[in-house]
Amino acid sequence: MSHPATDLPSPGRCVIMGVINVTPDSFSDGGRYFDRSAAVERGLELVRSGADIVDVGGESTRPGAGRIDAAEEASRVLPVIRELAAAGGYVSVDTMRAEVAAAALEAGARMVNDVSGGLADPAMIPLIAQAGRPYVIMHWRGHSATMQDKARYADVVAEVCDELGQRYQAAAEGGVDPELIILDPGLGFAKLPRHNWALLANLDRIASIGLPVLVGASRKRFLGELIASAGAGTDGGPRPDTGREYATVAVSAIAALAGAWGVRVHEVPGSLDAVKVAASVRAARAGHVAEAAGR
Ligand code: PMM
Repeated sequence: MSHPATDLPSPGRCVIMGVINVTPDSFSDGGRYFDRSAAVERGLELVRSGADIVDVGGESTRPGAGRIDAAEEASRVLPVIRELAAAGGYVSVDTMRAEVAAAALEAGARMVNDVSGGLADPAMIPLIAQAGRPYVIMHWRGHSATMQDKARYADVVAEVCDELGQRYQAAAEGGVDPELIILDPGLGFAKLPRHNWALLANLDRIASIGLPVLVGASRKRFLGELIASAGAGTDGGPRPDTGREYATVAVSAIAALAGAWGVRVHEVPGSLDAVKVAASVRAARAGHVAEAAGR
C-alpha cells in the first residue's frame, strides 16, 4: 500500500527496503547479483518475502571503493529496474548521479536513494524537484575512497542531525517537496563503530527533525565486529557478513521500536517479523497512553 499523495509505501508498520547490489564488490552482497537475471530473480524473491521496496544499486560504496562511470552504472541497474517495475515491484534506485536517477525513473523506479544527499551531483536536487518522487537523503561526508578519514566528530548525533538538516534545507530550497524527503543517518559512511552505535541509540533525535527516518545497518562491519568470532579454531576477527543476520534483525527491531520509518536490509523475513513485533509494542504503548488518559 502506498500513500495516495506522496506514493510512499505505508504498510502501517516500519517499511522494509530490500537491497540488491548489482555490483562485483558491495559492502556485503557484492558479486552475488552481478548477473542480471540473478539480480532480477533476487528482486522478485525480496518482493515475495514481503519487501515493501526493492532498492537497486550499481555502484559499490564500501569503504575504500573507487568510482565507476555513469554509463557502466546505468547499464548495471536499468535492465534490472525495468524488469522488477514491470513485474509490479516498488523499486528505488540507489545512486548519487542525476543522470542515472533520471534514467531509472524513466525505467519505472519510484524512489531515489541518494547516499550523498545531493552533495555528489549538483544536478540531483533539480532532477528530484522536477520529477516529484520520494527522495532519500543520507548523511554523507565524501566518496568511499576517503570517507573514513572524515569519521571525526565531537558530538556525532548533533553533527549528523545538523548536516542532515542542512541537506534537507538545500533540497527544499531547490524545490523538492518536503513531504517526499526521507532522512538516513548513513551508518558506516564516515562513521566508526562507536558513531554507528551512538546514532542507533539516538534515532529519536534524528526523527525529531520531523521527517521519516530510514536506517541501513544490514550486515555492516560494525555488527560483525560486535559479534566477532570467538573460541577454538576462530581468529577473533569480525563475523563474516553471512553470519550477521541475527544482529541485523535485532537492529531492525530496535530501529522500528524507536519509530524509524524504514529499514534497509539484505534479507527480508527476519526483519519483517521484527518490525511487526515493534509495531505491536508501539500500538500497545499508544493504547496504554490512551487508557491512562481515559480514552
Ligand atoms: N548503505 C549502503 C548503500 N546504500 N543507502 C541508504 N539509504 N542507507 C544506507 O545505509 C546504505 C545505502 C551500503 O551497504 P550495502 O553495500 O551493503 O548495500
